[in-house]
Amino acid sequence: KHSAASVKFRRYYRSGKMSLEEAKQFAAHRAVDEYVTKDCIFGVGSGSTVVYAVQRLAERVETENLKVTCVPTSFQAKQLIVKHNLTLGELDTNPMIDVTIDGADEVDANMTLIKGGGGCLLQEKIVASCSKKLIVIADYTKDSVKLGDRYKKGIPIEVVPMAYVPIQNKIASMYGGEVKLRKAIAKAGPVVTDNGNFILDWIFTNQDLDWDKVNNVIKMIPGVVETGLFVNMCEKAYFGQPEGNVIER
Ligand code: ABF
Repeated sequence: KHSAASVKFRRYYRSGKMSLEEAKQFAAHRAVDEYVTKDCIFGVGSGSTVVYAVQRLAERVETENLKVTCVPTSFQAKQLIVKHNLTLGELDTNPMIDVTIDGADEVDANMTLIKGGGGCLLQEKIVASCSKKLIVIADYTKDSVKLGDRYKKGIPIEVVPMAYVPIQNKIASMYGGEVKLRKAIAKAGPVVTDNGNFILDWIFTNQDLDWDKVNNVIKMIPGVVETGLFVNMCEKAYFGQPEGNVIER
C-alpha cells in the first residue's frame, strides 16, 4: 500500500516535471547562495551535482562582481572552472580554503560520507582537509541513516597499483565483505585515477562499524593512499527533494 505522499510523488515524477537533476540543482544553488557571500577561496568538488554549483557560482561572480579563486579536486573540476571562466587556483598558492562544495555517494546520520564513486576521492579529501568548511550537495537518494542503506557499490579506496592484491586480502580478512578492483567501463583494464593509482571498492556487509576506527585502520595498511570514508569532515549537507524543496542537515 503506497502512502498518499508517495503516490503523489510518483505521479509528479512521471509527469516529468521534476527530475533527479533538478533536485541536484536545487541543493547546489542553495549551498552556493548560503555559503558564498563575499570574496573567497572556493574548493570545487567533483561529480555531476557540483556542476550546478559551479554554474550558480559563475552567475553570482558575474552579477555581484565577486573575487573568487577556485581550487579543483580533479581534472573534471579543473575543466569545469576553466569552462566557466572562473579564476583557477591551487593549494600551492591557496593552502587555506574558505569553503568547499562537493558531492557524495552517501551521507549517514552522523554526517559520515562515502565519497569516491567518481574516483576523485584523494584530491577531494585533501582539498576538504584544507577547507574551513566542507558543504555536501546531493539529491535525496544520498540521504541515509546508515552507510550502505542505499549506496551498494562499496567504499572506494585509492591504492598504489603494486599493492592492490594484498590490500584486498587484508581488508576482506579484517572486515569481511568483498573488495573489488574497479575496472574501466567496457574495458578489461583497471580504472587509473588522476594520481596514477588504482581504486578498490569494498562492499561491506556490517553497517554498524565504527567508521572513524575503520578509516584509520585501513589508512594504515601500507599501499593505501586514501579511503572514501569522510569522517567528521562535513559541516552541512543539502539534499534536493522531488517536490523541489531542499532538506539540510
Ligand atoms: C564526488 O561526487 C564523489 O566523491 C562522489 O562519488 C560523487 C557524487 O557524484 P554525483 O554528484 O554525480 O552524485 O564528490
